[in-house]
Amino acid sequence: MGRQQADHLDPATPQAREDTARLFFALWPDEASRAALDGMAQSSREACGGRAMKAAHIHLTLVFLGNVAARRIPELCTLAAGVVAPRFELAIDRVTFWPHNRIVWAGPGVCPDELRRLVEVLEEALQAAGFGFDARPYLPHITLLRNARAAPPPQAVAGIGWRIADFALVQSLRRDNASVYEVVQRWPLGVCRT
Ligand code: 2AM
Repeated sequence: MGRQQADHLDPATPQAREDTARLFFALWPDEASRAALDGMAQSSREACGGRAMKAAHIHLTLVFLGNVAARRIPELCTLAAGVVAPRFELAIDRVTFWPHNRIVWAGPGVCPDELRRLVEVLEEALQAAGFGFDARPYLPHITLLRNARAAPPPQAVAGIGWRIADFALVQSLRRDNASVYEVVQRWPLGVCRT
């Protein structure tokens, strides 16, 4: 697994509540892709029940960091600014149900090499800088529904193409007893950094 524990604090401690941020790197859709992914969530809900993810929160996690010392956010931004990776097209053509947590999610039937490489580049940079992250084998998934009752029947949900032109650092916050995701910063892909 090779999991690093540096700067991971137990979120139950008062110090963690004051000084840490729950963070992840993600692909964060532009407006057109967001609308298309929300359309997938809505048509999945007709078939599967459950609660659709808020359109504004739809994303694809690249690397989940968990609780990080807030003072290290600038270091994370510098690290992300140094990532060199190409733009690519992501075919979201698979919708699947996880019975253990009742999530219906969408993803690529085949993970493109560019996506796998982007995750690897981020993980290598994070590891070199001593950040902890979830190092389970990468399975790209976009949560569409929570508390769903079943998988959608085949062909119930049309796939989409998502042009990936950037990636983001995102913070997960608790507000009014619900999770809220806020983009900290975005970085373009396909840029030559000299
Ligand atoms: P989920 O939608 O399946 O819950 C913010 O919580 C994002 O990080 C979500 O995409 C969430 O996936 C993902 N996430 C939460 N905990 C995680 C973990 N331990 N490892 C990987 N991803 C995680």
